[in-house]
Amino acid sequence: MADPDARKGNGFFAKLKERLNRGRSWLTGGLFGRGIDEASLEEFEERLLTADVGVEVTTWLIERLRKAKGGTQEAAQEALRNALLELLKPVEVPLNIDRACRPFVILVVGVNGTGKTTTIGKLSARFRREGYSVLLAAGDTFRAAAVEQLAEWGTRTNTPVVSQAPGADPAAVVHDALAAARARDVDILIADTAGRLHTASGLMDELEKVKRIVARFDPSAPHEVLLVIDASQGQNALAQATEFHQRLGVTGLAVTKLDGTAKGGVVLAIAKKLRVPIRYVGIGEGVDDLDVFDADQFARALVEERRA
Ligand SMILES: Nc1nc2c(ncn2[C@@H]2O[C@H](COP(=O)(O)OP(=O)(O)OP(=O)(O)O)[C@@H](O)[C@H]2O)c(=O)[nH]1
Ligand SMILES: [Mg+2]
Repeated sequence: MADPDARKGNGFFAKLKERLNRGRSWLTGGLFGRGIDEASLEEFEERLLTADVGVEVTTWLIERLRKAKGGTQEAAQEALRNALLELLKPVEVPLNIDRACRPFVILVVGVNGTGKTTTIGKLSARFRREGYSVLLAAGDTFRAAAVEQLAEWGTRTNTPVVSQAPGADPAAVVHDALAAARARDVDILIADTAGRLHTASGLMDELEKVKRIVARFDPSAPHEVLLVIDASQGQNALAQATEFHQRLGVTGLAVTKLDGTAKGGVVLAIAKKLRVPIRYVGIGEGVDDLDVFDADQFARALVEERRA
């Protein structure tokens, strides 16, 4: 294999790096060849701003690099990796499944098409691999196809799905699923919900209702409100996250479509502004294209490294 990271058996890291960059590092590739000077800082700033990193994080990163001005290319890469790590480490908080919570309830929310149902499928596969029993609740009763889509993931990952007819009350579906999960002593219940714009207040009310029903069943639940955001929506993804967080108290994020045009800039913006744990990153449509967010991996995937 050509890629040393793939050779090291670090398959996900190799894929992440390749899909974020599509070639050389978009962030530092071909940059700082003459060391850290004003011209390279300007080019660097341009790259950050066009990658949806946002003004605040861009300014902060430039300041950090300016402190190392006059340094070599390697010094620039090192300073940058350290700065990114400082930014990302606080949001690297993996989701811990507490086996005492029976079931451990994960409520999955987000704007239309961000990848909620796909992420649930990938998560089921992952949890099943780790030895947990899982039940899925088809809380998206808005589209008939949504129930089918979740059922397909259920079949693929050998996970049962609780659903009702399209148009049913999502809170009732989730309530049924909770009862079934408890009766079957299932470890993890993951509830899908219909996508909605963060500005659609009626739909946000509906989600709050689902959350209330869950809490009535078990006051400690939901144990995770997982917001799925699409990295390719850039700064708008940040606005969505802020709104969902205010309404529902988001406890974790899954950032999807990092294999798209996004380059992961929004991850940096989220880390600095929202400070909600990033639990998972999605880099494709396949069942293995999801992994736990790893700050060090992410920083190294963005910054060009000298190969030994
Ligand atoms: N490239 C890429 N595509 C993804 C990723 N995650 C999901 N998708 C695709 O995005 C599309 C929408 O995914 P869904 O899982 O249906 O999204 P959703 O949030 O459930 O959508 P609604 O239920 O309509 O709100 C599908 O075609 C997925 O295959 C990812 O990480 N990368
Ligand atoms: Mg869906």
